[in-house]
Amino acid sequence: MNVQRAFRTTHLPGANDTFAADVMTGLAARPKSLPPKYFYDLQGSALFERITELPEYYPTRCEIGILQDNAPAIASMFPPGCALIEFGSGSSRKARIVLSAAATVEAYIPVDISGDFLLQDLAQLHRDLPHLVVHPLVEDFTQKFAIPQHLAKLPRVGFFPGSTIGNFEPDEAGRFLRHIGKMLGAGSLLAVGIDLVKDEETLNRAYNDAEGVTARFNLNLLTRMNRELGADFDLSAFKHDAFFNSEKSRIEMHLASTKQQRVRINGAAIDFQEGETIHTENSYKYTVKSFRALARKSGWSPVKVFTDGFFSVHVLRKTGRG
Ligand code: AVJ
Repeated sequence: MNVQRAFRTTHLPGANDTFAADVMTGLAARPKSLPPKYFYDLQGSALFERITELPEYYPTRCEIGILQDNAPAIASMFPPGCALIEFGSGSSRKARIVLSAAATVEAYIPVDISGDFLLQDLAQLHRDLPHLVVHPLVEDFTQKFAIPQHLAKLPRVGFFPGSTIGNFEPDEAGRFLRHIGKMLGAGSLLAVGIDLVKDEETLNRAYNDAEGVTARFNLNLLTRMNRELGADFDLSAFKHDAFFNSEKSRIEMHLASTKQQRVRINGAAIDFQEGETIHTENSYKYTVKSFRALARKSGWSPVKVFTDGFFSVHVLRKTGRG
């Protein structure tokens, strides 16, 4: 595995331009918003790992349980000699469960925008599964990226766990599923993790943990803008606000200004009213039925779903019509 190369895209000059541009656009919009992909700097990725261990945050635990209980069944659907391509892998903990039960997977290609975190666990994975070619890519997985030439001929299986797709608006999610279909090609499989609609108390608790880790994860966006863009956000003047919007079937996360204030960023002045928020994340929740409908109209047919009632892992096959 070529670790050196994997870092390059994020270290190119100008790689920060998109962050600056997205921040300026998002904070000029009404309501103000920021793309959740920027949560995951080194600090944010570490905080997210801690979220996944919180008693209130059930999705990771449930998904890992589902994968552990069904790894052989999932792996048995993979074509022999395939490449498993993981979108937004973070740590490779979940892929490892599937890969350990899938002896015929030839290559594992984890794709993540946060290079530092991505590489952390791969050396160990390589030691545990020495037959496996591990080729990490530091890329924004929502954009088109090239599959390394020497692996391009292998049959492809996509892996998109974590309900990350919940960050997209439903029609964006559909477009992204279609995009994955184009990248993976005809006949490919996709295993995707989807958090399910459930009682509001459970949902609200999962994003308002008692320890305040989720709040720090949210507020870390301000720290990141201060550090990387020379902004002067006062972290004590913003508070974490997360709630289930049942009409839209999504958790919304916001950073709410506790007072009227002006923030300087990149030479620009951004004004906040008291109570005004930056909308930092949506986390859509689906039913098995509503997700299957979305998959179908985005070029995928449902093959099988594994669920514990809280979370679901769907195996989909790309339909001919694309
Ligand atoms: C990584 C997008 C699935 O929506 O539950 C966790 C991110 N945000 N706590 C989610 C998150 C706040 C997480 N996803």
